[in-house]
Amino acid sequence: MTERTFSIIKPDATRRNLTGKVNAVIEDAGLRIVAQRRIQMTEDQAKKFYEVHAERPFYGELVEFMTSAPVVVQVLEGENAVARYREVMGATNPKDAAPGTIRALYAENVGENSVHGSDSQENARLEIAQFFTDADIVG
Ligand code: RTP
Ligand code: MG
Repeated sequence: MTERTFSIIKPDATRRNLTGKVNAVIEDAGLRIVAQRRIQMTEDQAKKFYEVHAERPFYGELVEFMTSAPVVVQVLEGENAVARYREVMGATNPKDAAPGTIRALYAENVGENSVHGSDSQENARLEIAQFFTDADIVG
């Protein structure tokens, strides 16, 4: 089934000028970038986005990291896009990420791990709505 997921190219990747290389992996995997914008996340945006992790010990560090440089927010479309993109990203910790995945190729460590991808269709809808309107998405 064709569906959409939400992606963020994180500050460690934009800082190293890796946006194009990450996008190449996404597109080679058959996912289509149907919306994309480079933004500087505010502290409020980052806190809201990662609210589910508010009680975790790494929350403060994560919010600081996500606001430390520009990010690229994206909507990806394709067959089973949510699960497919999680596969393409690789495990959260790059040490555990399968060869060829974005995190195996580019992530620096478990925190600075180059990309975010939604973990369910429901979260994909909520996350897309946090950053894009319907008019921004051109499928
Ligand atoms: P994401 O939400 O960014 O797509 O990553 P994920 O599902 O693979 O991992 P998740 O458990 O949701 O964690 C969210 C992000 O928090 C940072 N993190 N740091 N220092 C740590 O131990 C630690 N653990 C997680 C990472 O940036 C992770 O992607
Ligand atoms: Mg997650």
